[in-house]
Amino acid sequence: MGDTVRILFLADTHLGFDLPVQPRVQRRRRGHDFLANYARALEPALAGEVDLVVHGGDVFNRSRPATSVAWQAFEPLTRVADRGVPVFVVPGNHERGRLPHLRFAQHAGIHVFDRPRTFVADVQGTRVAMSGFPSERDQVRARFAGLLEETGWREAAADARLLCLHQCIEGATVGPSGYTFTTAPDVIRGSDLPEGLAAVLTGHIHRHQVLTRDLRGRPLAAPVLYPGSIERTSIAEADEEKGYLVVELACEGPGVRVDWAFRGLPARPLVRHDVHLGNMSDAELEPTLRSLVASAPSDAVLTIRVTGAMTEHAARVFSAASLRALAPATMNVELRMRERTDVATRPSRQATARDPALELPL
Ligand SMILES: [Mn+2]
Repeated sequence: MGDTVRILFLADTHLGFDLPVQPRVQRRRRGHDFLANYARALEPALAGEVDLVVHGGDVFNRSRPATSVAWQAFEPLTRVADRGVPVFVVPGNHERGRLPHLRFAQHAGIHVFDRPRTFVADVQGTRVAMSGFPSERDQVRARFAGLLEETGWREAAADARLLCLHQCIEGATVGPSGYTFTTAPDVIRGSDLPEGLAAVLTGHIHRHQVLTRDLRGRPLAAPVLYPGSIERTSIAEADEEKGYLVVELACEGPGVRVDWAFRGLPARPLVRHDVHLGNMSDAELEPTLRSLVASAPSDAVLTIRVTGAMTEHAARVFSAASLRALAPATMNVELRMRERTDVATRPSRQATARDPALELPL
């Protein structure tokens, strides 16, 4: 037929990241940046420019998001489905493999890989088998072949077959020094990907990348596409572009040609500095913080890692209210205490509370 199927593929939206439902303090929240990029990423689907939408998991930042966050996640997907564009969602590890509040996603056009399964989308006569399973957190290396079989991916009559995951695959890289996943129990072997898939669409790795070879340099049976996260969730992603993918399947006789294009989204600059309290007098601390703030872009997320004994004076300077007064309203300032110190006065929870996910790039 030679028909082209266009798929909008996004992942790791982490909605609810820094988005308190009843904030005690009005300040810039990174959560709004995530919601804005989520809306931007779905625009081509709402404009009718694609035939299918796949969300590769970690829709939410937490497994039990607020009801309002769940609604903000699913309502746009129902609008996409209302337009006649089927939506497929893989539950991620942040959802613990199970999407919450699915009542907001009740729609004949929204399909969730709540277990290993295969849906067949009919795109103007071209049948695309969409197979997948929810995030398998720890033992996917051992369980992958079995889970793949459980999807029944080969059985459905289809012109093209895609596998939708939220997993680590051999050769994927993260972090500024390019840490590479190899043989851990939570990493799928490249050689376990079967012939017959047009592509593997997967979330979980927050760096956009496309894998075409395994660690020994042998070609994978299908390209593995990671769109990456829609915003930077960790300092490890400071240098990464953020966005989503538009994947094209050209079904030509028995073969399927796969093309993809990365579409960038605006991402906040992440800046990190260390402050060693042992190396400075009380009088030096505030000017030091002022100069760190002044040297960062005005829309930065500035993380200050603090080491050394916390004096009463330092605790006051590092209080949330004091930091807010030092930095422009467009900037986020986050404190990270590197080690337990003798804290004379604990900085308020606003200043120090953070999602453990910030430490993890996934
Ligand atoms: Mn994630």
